[in-house]
Amino acid sequence: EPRIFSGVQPTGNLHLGNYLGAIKRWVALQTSYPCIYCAVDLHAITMWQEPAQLERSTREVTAALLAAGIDAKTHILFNQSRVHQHAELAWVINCVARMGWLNRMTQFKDKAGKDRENASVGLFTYPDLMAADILLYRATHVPVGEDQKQHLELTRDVAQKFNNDFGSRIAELGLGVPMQVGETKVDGYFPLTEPLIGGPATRVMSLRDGSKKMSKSDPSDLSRINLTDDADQISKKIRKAKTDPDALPSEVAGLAGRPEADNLVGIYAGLAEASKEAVLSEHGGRPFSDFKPALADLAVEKLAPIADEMRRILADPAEIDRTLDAGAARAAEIAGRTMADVKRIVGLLA
Ligand code: AQP
Repeated sequence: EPRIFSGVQPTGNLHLGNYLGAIKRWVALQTSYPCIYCAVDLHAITMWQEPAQLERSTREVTAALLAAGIDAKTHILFNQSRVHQHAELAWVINCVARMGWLNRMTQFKDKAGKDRENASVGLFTYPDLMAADILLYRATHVPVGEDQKQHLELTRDVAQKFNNDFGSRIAELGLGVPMQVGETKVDGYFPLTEPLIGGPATRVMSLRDGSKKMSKSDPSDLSRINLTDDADQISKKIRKAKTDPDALPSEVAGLAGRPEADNLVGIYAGLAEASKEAVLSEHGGRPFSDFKPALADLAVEKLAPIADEMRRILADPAEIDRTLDAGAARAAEIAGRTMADVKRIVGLLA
């Protein structure tokens, strides 16, 4: 049975990359699937977080998700640390995943930088916790941006190794679900989760540098559009966005080798829910001095209502906490069942 899981770190203001790459699609998926969405605070602390700021950010991210259209009544929305099984399953997964697999993760290399000896162990095992998040709900599909693709592959590797290592035990306990692995049919416990990566804006780049992804931790605020930015800030950031001197091409092929132009066209397409082809057939040939104001108008039209709604929700933090608590209780029902199964499968007396 299809089930969606995805998470976002409460490490600061959400930005347009998070919105187009993930959250906008989370909202759309709600009409077709049962969805579980999570503010992943245990992932956040893999890097230093000021405690009071972490609390604020967790409420802010929750408010942003609710403002963007996540329906916490029909679906499940909570913060990760409230459901202790995430940490528990992550430990079991630490014992399934191999050092060599984690050594290949590019996000660790990017985030740890040169001083790898000083990175937290949590940052290294981050992908195992992410696999636990997903597998705890036996989620079949995970909508994420392009940057998370490698972690999703690791999640599949973990599921496959667990299913293989404990295959006979899973069958003995009658806990397996028939699944196709390549040519063979096996009874596995965990599904082989598929990433849902698609659309014109799966990798939104920095507005200041077309080779870097738009990121919460970029020191330059001009590099990103925050979901909390007002109309003036949005317009200013788009006006100042780096571009090359040429006009927009009329075909998508003409965006090759022009990362900044490609990024702005992708953002327009993501916001307008159109393809890049459609955007270029309307705007191709125009100079950036014409295209940027059109993009700014569109961004303000789409994002300003979210910012307004977010401010309204944030005025009542106790209500946000109640929403998270209710979501966590519902998540824990599923998580508790999975963890009980996993303990039996592995041989941990409960
Ligand atoms: N630039 C991006 N383009 C498209 N999708 C993106 N996502 C993040 N940046 C982009 C997607 O947003 C979801 C939540 O991301 P996250 O906050 O949990 O993790 P992150 O990828 O580490 O985000 P940041 O902004 O880069 O945070 P910092 O700076 O703290 O590392 C994910 O689905 C991600 O793909």
